Order: sequence, then structure tokens, then C-alpha cells
Amino acid sequence: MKSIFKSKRLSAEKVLIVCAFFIAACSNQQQSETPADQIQVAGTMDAELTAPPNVPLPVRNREAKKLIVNMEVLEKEGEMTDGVSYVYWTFGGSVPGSFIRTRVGDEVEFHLKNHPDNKLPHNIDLHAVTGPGGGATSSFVAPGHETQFSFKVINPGLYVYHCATAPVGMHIANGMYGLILVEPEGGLKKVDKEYYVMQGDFYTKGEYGKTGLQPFDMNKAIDEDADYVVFNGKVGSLTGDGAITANVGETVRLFVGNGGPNLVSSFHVIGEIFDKVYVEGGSMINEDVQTTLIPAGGAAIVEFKIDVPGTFILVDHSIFRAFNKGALGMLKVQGEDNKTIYSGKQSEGIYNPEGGSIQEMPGESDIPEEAVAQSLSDRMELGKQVYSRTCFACHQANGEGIANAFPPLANSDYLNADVNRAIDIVLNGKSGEITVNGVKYNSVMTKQVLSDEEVANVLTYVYNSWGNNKTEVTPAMVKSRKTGH
Ligand code: HEC
Ligand SMILES: [Cu+2]
Repeated sequence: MKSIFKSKRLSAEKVLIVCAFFIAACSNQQQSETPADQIQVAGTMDAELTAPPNVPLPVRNREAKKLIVNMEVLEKEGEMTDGVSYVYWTFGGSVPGSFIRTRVGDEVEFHLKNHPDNKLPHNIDLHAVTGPGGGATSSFVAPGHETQFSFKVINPGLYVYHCATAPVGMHIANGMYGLILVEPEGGLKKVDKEYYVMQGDFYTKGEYGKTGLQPFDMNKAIDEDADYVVFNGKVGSLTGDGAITANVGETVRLFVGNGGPNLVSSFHVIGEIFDKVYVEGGSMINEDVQTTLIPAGGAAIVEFKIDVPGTFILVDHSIFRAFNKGALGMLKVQGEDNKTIYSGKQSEGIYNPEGGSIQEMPGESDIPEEAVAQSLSDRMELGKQVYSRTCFACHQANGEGIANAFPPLANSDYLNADVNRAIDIVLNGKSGEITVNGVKYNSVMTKQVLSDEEVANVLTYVYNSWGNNKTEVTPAMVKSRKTGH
């Protein structure tokens, strides 16, 4: 009985293998029969264009078409971050510009319109174009005019487009870049969520956070001394309400570009591993990648399956750019925990290298030789040290916070309203929606591991700085929040 069953299964397998081989051979042959440049187009359609972080619908198995792209250049003022504005030059009104989705063999008829209110001529160089200048000379257009040119997309991949009008660097630095995707025959594999993320570096007369309308600074741009490094054109475009979302069990595909003009991105998602990376946006697939390099004027497609819920932070892992220049976004995931894949914190001890083991957290009395503040000014001094060690990265040097991500501690009505609540936040961390000075935040502050003395000192420092209400917090107050009396 057993042996019969076995041989039957084997023969079934053989049949399958033969079939698979046959299909593979057929489809290979088909591809080599029609080179991409000779694929015939069937009909005309208008291209769907989308602003980030959205992408147009997948091509799936539609036939190659004549694809009409209507792109309008708009020079317009926008917000770089809270209180800071900037005159962006845009393709389609957004930075990065509208996403264009095509398939191999499409013939793109590109209409570039320069709005009559604009001040400058512009053009477009698409890296997906095979031809001199990538379309730049053919598309050069003055304000109040429209140009037209066409091209056939031959190579599949994810490509950058950008303005190439002199001074080229300045046009790119002001936001004139975006992505065009060329899908292979039959389309990319179906995934649950797709998003458009593009990094860019900005150079302003005032340093990071200097308020008002900030002009472009050519000297800083030449020195590659960026004030802002951001995803999707501004600080916080992908945090708070702008965060991209997914559910546990879904597959996510990110189309990631880098407009530059200068910096190379070390793109990373904290707490995720890219199952697949289409290296440099091309056809080579790398697997199990932590951080992928995205050159200025280049792109990558990254894909991963979501296994656990939580907030996953997108960064340029040149990490000061993330925490001090804006290159930080969020992917918020909802769904069931999976404690095998990620447990959450199970226990906490003190790591003692000399003992060579993890030890239990000592009781308060065992904490060795901690400096104890004797006066308010001691407390301020010691509190400032804790602040620059612990809180600074998120709440920033002068408690100003980061728009849409980290609330301000300077002049914070939320802080000043309730000292016990503030102590609890530092002791236990905080998540969920809160309103600080009329602005909503919905993010996560992790629990801070500090002694009662340190909590007292840092909060005293915060309360006695930047226009707050000068409360003094003592270790006894902190202790009573822990013990409840
Ligand atoms: C990893 C980033 C991070 C660090 C480090 C951090 N915080 Fe926070 N903090 C946050 C976030 C995010 C929120 C808002 C949480 C929410 O949306 O529910 C917050 C909220 C607060 C609030 C209440 C809101 C307000 O603006 O008044 C206080 C007070 C606060 N933090 C104090 C501190 C102090 C003091 C430290 C250092 C001991 C610290 N935080 C360290 C991210 C951080
Ligand atoms: Cu331009």
C-alpha cells in the first residue's frame, strides 16, 4: 500500500515538474520574441497621477497603451515645519511630484505645462527615458506655455524624474523631483499596501527651525550643509495623521526615491526587515535587508510582510538627519500581537559586565553614589544633564519638540496643568492622543529608566525653563506616585 502511494506521488511530481518547465520555456520564448521596444500599443489612456504617499492603481495585465501624462509645474509657498515656510517648485503641486505608473511598452505622450503665475522656465528629465537629456531639451517650457514630447518605456524599474533647468541644483533643491514606475509585462506581484516615499535635502538661510519664510541658500547647498533632510517635502509629512498604515498579516511595498540634490539615503524601517529589495529600483532582488542605500537621483522598491502591530519608524539611518533634520516617518500597524515574534519587555535588570550576568534591579537604597541635589540650582544643573542625555533627542534642545511627532515641553499647557501626570509620563511612558497647546499628538513616548532623583531633577529643569510654571519636583513626590501614597 505504502509503496504504491509513494510511487504515485512521485509520478505526479514528475508531471508537475515537466509542466512547470514547459510553461517557463514558453513564457521565456514569448518574452524574447517581442523586445520591449517593439511591443505594439493598443489604444490610448490618460495616466492617473497621485500625490505622495499615494500611488496610482497597478497596471496588472493591461496591454501596452499610448499613455497621456498631463503634468503642471506650480511654484508655491508651503510649510517646511511648524512656523517655517518655503517656496517650493513642484511637479503637480506636491513634493515629491505626482507619481507616474506605466508598463513596459507604453508610449508616453508627456505634456508639461508651466503655470502663468510661475516666475521661471522649467523642464523635465525622466530617468526612464531612452534619449538625450531624458526629455529635458524637448520639454523646456516658459511660464504660461505647454510643451509636448513622447517616449517609449523599454526598461522595467523605478525611476526618478527631475527638473534639469539651470541652475539644475537649485531646481532640484526646491523640490522638483518625483518617481515614474515602469512595471514589467503582467505587472508587479500583488501586495496589500503600496506607498510613495521620497527623501530630499533642503538648504535655508536660517538654520533648522528658524521661523518665517526661509529663502534657499545657495552657499549651503554647494557645501552640502543641509538644514532639513525630509521625506515627502516637509518635516512630519509621514508622522501623526500623515503616517502610513497597514494591518498585521499584510504585505507592504514602498516605492522609495531620493531626489537629493546632494545626500545619499540609508533607508531603514526601525523594527522591520525588508523581505525583498529591488536594488536601486532595478530588476535585481536582494532579500532580508536591514538598510538599503538610495543614491541621490535613484530609487529602490522595498517589500515586507507585517507580523506584529505597533509604530514602525522610517528613517535615513544617517541618524542625526532623522532626529534633528526631519528624516523620520511612521508606519502604524494595527492587529493582533504575536508574542513569539516579539514579546514586548519581559523583564528588566541591570547589566553588570563584571559579574557576567544580568542582575535584578536593585532597590532604591542600593543605587550607588548618586549625586543628590541640595538646592533648586543643584536640581536644575543635574536635571539639565538628564535632559540632554535622555529627553533632548525627541523634545529638542529648547523643548520645542518636532511638529507632528514630539510635543513641545516649552510653554506646554499640558505640562503645566498637572505635575503628577507629568511625573507619571516620565515614569511609565505615554501613548494615545493628547493635545498640547491646541495641537494633537498621537505617538509613543517610551518609559524612561531613571531614578526618583533623576526624574525629580529633569522635571524641575523642564518646569523652570522655557516659560513653564516653575514647579519644583522632589524625589519624594516621584516616590509617592510610584507607591500611591
Ligand atoms: C523617544 C522620544 C521621547 C523621549 C526620549 C522623551 N519623550 Fe516625552 N514625549 C514623547 C512623545 C511622542 C510624547 C507624546 C505621547 C503621546 O502622543 O501620547 C511625549 C510626551 C511628553 C510629555 C507630555 C506632553 C507635553 O508636551 O507636555 C511630557 C511632560 C514629556 N514627554 C516629558 C519628557 C521628559 C521629561 C523626557 C526625558 C526624561 C522625555 N519626555 C523623553 C517622546 C519622547
Ligand atoms: Cu525647474
